[in-house]
Amino acid sequence: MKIERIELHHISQELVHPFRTSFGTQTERPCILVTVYSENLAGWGECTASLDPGYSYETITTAWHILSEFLIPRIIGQDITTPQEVSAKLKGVRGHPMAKASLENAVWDLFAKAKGMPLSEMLGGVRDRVEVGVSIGIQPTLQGLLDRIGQFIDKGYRRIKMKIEPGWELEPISAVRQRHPAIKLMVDANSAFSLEDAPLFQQMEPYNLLMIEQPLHYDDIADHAKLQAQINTPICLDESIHSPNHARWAIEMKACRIINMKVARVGGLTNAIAIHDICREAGIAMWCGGMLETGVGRAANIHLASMPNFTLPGDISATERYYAEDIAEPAFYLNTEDSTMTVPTGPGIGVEVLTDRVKHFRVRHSHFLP
Ligand code: OSB
Ligand code: MG
Repeated sequence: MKIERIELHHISQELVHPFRTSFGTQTERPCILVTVYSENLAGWGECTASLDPGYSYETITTAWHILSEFLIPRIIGQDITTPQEVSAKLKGVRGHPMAKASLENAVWDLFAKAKGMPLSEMLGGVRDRVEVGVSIGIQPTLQGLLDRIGQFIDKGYRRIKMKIEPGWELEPISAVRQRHPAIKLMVDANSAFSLEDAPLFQQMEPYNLLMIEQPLHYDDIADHAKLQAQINTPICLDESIHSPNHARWAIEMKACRIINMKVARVGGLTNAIAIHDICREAGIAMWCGGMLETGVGRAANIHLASMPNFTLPGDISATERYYAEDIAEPAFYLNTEDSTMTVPTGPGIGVEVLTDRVKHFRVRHSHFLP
């Protein structure tokens, strides 16, 4: 398919609830939507970089720059025969996985639409519903945390992830576990601790956590291996895994037993598939992470999570948990009977982007021609 034109839309939507992690609080969620056009079809991808370099060094501004000046020029006007070719063409640019993923994923959507098949089918998905949970930010009070978790459990979520940071760990974990003895519970530190905190993680063992996500430095693999050797609770890596090589290194070094797959963090679906296959081969469990995506990114995540090795519930929640009115339809709902979400069955990502809403939320727009 010849890539005839590309559009970038920087949009910004308010979150229905502020989201606080160990690296900061998000009240609005900007993103860049990428549209790739060919043969009267439009493929959509989402760049999940934030306003500030908190989770990742990439920001909306760096992603816009890298997409406009370096990535789009490598693709525009090109005749492409597989979406994987995009990944190969972008290899010459180092880093910037979120920028790359948005462009590559738009091309995946385009190709799936051209074939008239759902993205999940192109990826070799094996389920029509994927298990999901909810990620709960750090709350101002313990009671506030218990109330908030209670609300989501009442809505039907059967896996709860709580964000932790130094000073907000054992006490809230113990309180939540006491209130909900049987719920699948896990914690995510977003790199807020160091290896010296190993005794703290040992004290978490009695709470029967599903896993501890990214306890140590965002670039680290070696110290995570040392920590994993000292605790029975599985470590899950998020921030540290950027490529198939990182996954292989982490597995070889026994730095984790679980991997959180975020397609944006690994530079697109081609790398996501490679990491999926590495983990499957090695017997390492995985699940689909989230970055508070709009309906475009959320849809792609659900398709990805239908692949065979996504055996743990993902951070994919209902649209209403993030946005009052999203830019794509239909909205995503939780299947309350089994805490799952249904994989869309239409062509491509299977949601319709509402261009009027995109325009409404848009703060910057750019158009690229060969
Ligand atoms: O670490 O998993 C994370 C959101 C933004 C940045 C990092 C993370 C998260 C989440 C939210 O945990 C997951 C979601 O999209 O619901
Ligand atoms: Mg995380």
